[in-house]
Amino acid sequence: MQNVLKSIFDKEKIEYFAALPISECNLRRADVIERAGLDPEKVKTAIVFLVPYYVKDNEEGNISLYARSYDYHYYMDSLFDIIIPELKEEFGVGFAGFADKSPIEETEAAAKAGLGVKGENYLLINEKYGSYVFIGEILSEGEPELFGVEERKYTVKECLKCGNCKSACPMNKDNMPCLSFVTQQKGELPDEQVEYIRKYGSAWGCDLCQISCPLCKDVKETPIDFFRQNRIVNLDIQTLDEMSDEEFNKRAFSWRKRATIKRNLELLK
Ligand code: B12
Ligand code: SF4
Ligand code: SF4
Repeated sequence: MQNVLKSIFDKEKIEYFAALPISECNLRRADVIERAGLDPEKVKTAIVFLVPYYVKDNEEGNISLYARSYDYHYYMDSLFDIIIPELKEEFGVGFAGFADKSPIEETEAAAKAGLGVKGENYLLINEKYGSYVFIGEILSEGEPELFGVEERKYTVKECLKCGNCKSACPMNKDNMPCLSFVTQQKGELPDEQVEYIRKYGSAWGCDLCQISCPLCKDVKETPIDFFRQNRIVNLDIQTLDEMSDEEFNKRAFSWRKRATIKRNLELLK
């Protein structure tokens, strides 16, 4: 049955996936499963998969690498719209897809599923794409065996424990919250966080613990067109002001509304 999954994921250029018993996942939000139309008691399996997003452009841009294309949540939603009906048709049991807003701890699940290792930067690091992968999972009422859980087939590159990510991390250097988190905060920021954003020049997100990681050097670019298109490396206020609501709403940085990303851009002037 692994072949069925493989042919479904192959069509979407997704190479890394594996089925994991739900009992091995850290299940945090049963209510999220319920809202997706599945009975949490009946869920047996998480089919965990990786979506690579790296495209080689200027790493110095003020928009974090994960947010340069349109928002990955859109990609995941449209992916689920395609593959979940196919899975239901093939296996005849219930499925529901999640990414980020997920009932399970995703990095841990992906590591247990054998798709990579969890690095000291807290991220899942894959042998081919480094940590530049989003994690998604499809929960199912089917037993893991139905999807070939025994067939773990990927090699992993172990975290070198070299400490580069920690040395590069502004959180460690300045004893502040994660910079990615700070750029997402709404409203007026305390003075020290204003300085923090200025110091590291980020309008949205942070990649320093990834760019510094030896396992993220020479990684492969994503084969998925969605992440190669509509890219913004450096955002400026004029471009933001001229952006239609329709365009803006497709961006990951729209999550906290225009005022938040605009405040960050003002701070970087
Ligand atoms: C909340 C959240 C955040 C928060 C907190 C991050 C965190 N590590 O807890 C913030 C906004 C800071 C964040 C930032 C980022 N995130 Co995020 N995030 C999540 C989310 C929704 C939940 C994570 C969580 O709550 N874990 C719970 C804790 C208990 O799990 P844990 O990692 O085992 O716990 C350790 C850490 O929390 C650490 N820790 C304790 N306090 C803090 C504080 C900070 C700031 C950090 C970084 C770590 C940390 O100590 C714990 C014990 O080891 C997941 C999706 C999901 N549903 O899992 C995405 C997820 C982890 N994020 C993702 C991404 C891409 C990012 C960024 C790279 C985005 C960016 N470029 O700016 C950064 C990377 C920061 C980092 N090095 O972790 C991806 C990671 C993919 C991968 N390859 O692993 C995920 C899986 C989303 C997805 N579906 O792809 N994220
Ligand atoms: S920088 Fe070094 S310690 Fe940090 S995640 Fe990468 S290999 Fe591991
Ligand atoms: S995203 Fe930035 S601030 Fe957050 S853990 Fe990584 S390097 Fe540190």
